[in-house]
Formats: sequence, C-alpha cells, structure tokens
Amino acid sequence: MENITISKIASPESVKQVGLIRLNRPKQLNALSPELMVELGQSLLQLDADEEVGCIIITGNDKAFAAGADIGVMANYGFADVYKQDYITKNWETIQKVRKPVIAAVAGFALGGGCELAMMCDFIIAANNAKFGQPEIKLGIIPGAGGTQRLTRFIGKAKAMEMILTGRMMSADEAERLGLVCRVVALEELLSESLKTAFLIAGNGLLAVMAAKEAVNKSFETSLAEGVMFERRLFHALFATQDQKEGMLAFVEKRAAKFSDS
Ligand code: DAK
Repeated sequence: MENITISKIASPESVKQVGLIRLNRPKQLNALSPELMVELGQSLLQLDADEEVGCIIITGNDKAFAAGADIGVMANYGFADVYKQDYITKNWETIQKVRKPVIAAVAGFALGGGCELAMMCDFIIAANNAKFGQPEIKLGIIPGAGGTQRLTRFIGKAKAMEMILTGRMMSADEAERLGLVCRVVALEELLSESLKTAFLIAGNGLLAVMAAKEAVNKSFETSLAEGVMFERRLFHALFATQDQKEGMLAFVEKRAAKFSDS
C-alpha cells in the first residue's frame, strides 16, 4: 500500500496482537485522498477479520494525524460531480463496519475529515501537541463526514457550534476537558500508551468486547429504554459463552482468565 502502513504488534503478556494502521502521506500532512481512504478501508477489514488481532489502532505521525480530505482533489469538483459520485461516501463509512475496537492515537493536526475520522474511532488518545478542528467553513463548505453530528454529541452544542462556525482549532487539553478525547499523553509516549490500552482490551474476551462496543454505540441511536433493553439482551446472551464461564471461574479460583473467544 502506498499511503498506509499496516503491522501487527505482539506482546509477551498478550495472546492477541494489536493491529497498527499508520496513515503515511507525511508531505501532505496525511491529507485523506480517495486512494488513502480505499487503503484504510481495506486495512480495517483485513485486521477486523484477523483472528490474531484483538484491537486496532489508527495513527499518523508527530505532526499530523490527518489534516482533512485532500483539498487539491476536492477543489476541481462541482455539484454534479460530488452528487453523482456520492463523493467519497463509500470509503469513509467502512470504519463503521468494524466490530473490533478501534483507537485513534492522535498527534498534531486532526482537522476536517481527520477530526471526523478520529471521532469515528471508538475513542481518541491524544498527544499533548494534538489540535482538533473542523475548518471546512473557511473553504466555503461544512463538515461532510459527520462532524456537525458527532462533534455536537461529544462536546455539546455551544462548543461545537463555535468550533464549526469559526473553524478554530482546539488544543488537546481543551479536547480532554470537553470529553472529545479520553486521555492526553506526552507526544513521545503516544504510541506506547495507546498500545498499552489496546493490549488491555485485546486481553479481554472478544465476544464481550464486541458486545460492549455494540451496546455503547447503540446509545447514540436509541431512546434510553430501548438502549437499556438492548444492553440487557446482550448481557443475557453472554451467559451462553465459554468466556463467561471461564471469566467467573478464574475470579473464584484467584487466577488470570484464559479467554477462548467462544
Ligand atoms: N489537503 C491537501 N493538502 C494539504 C492539506 C489538505 N487538507 N493540508 C495540508 N496540505 C498540504 C499543504 O498544501 C502543504 O503542501 P505543499 O505546499 O508543501 O505541497 C503541506 O501539506 C504542508 O502544509 P502547510 O505548509 O500548510 O503546513 P502548515 O504547518 O503551515 O499548516 C495546516 C498546517 C494544517 C494548518 C494547514 O496545512 C491547513 O490549514 N490545512 C488544511 C486544513 C483543512 O482545511 N482541512 C479540512 C479540509 S475539508 C466527506 C468526507 C470528508 C470530508 C468531506 C466529505 N464525505 C464522506 C462526503 C472532509 C472534508 C475536509 O476535510
């Protein structure tokens, strides 16, 4: 792949591996070209299907997670082009199909589509130099990959409206204060801390991990009562798994559980 590197990281403490996807167009600050998005979609589906992988990380480099969709490509399009092609919609939604957890490890710029991509991951760990923003307004457009919806759900209307109408950037600390990111770490520790978290997840039983992800995501789509009922059914269903037997027996026997994802 030309715009992405993909690797699997092992740890002596973990049976499962972590899939690491690195966006790799450093000269363009990882601008998300259509080619890159195709490769990202393929990489995500490949790691999601890989039984050795328990968690996925998407990252960029120290200067940029991604500075948005490729403006050079977009600049040449008119309404008829983007509407007829349903411009880049297909590749952007692949990440929503991934059932394993996906962590965004963000350093530097996460702007426009870069911020939207990070928000489509399950959670964001930010380096202290991370900068988040939806600057599309300065290009005469608005966010197109869910920014007006997800940012508003994450940080509330007042802040989202201000960010989207001004196009200003938000620091990592502000993003943490507002709940956009789960944690801020030193830049040089971004990958190691993200891997530590990913291995904690990968060490849990995959069935419960996937069910938990599904249940949390459901909370954005349903009423509270329906969401709680959905959770209850998944909770009940997990009692049909070997991992529930093993997890609880291991606790009683005061030993580490050995999950079999069954
Ligand atoms: N696209 C293309 N090239 C970009 C880029 C981008 N988004 N961002 C940066 N670059 C390129 C620059 O052109 C420059 O290239 P050269 O001139 O060296 O060839 C190189 O990266 C370094 O950038 P700068 O020289 O500008 O670096 P600075 O440190 O001075 O400034 C910056 C960094 C991030 C503040 C600045 O580059 C900047 O403002 N970049 C644009 C940020 C932006 O406006 N992003 C939003 C783009 S709109 C959709 C899905 C997604 C989207 C829409 C629809 N659907 C599913 C329908 C997304 C839309 C967007 O993201």
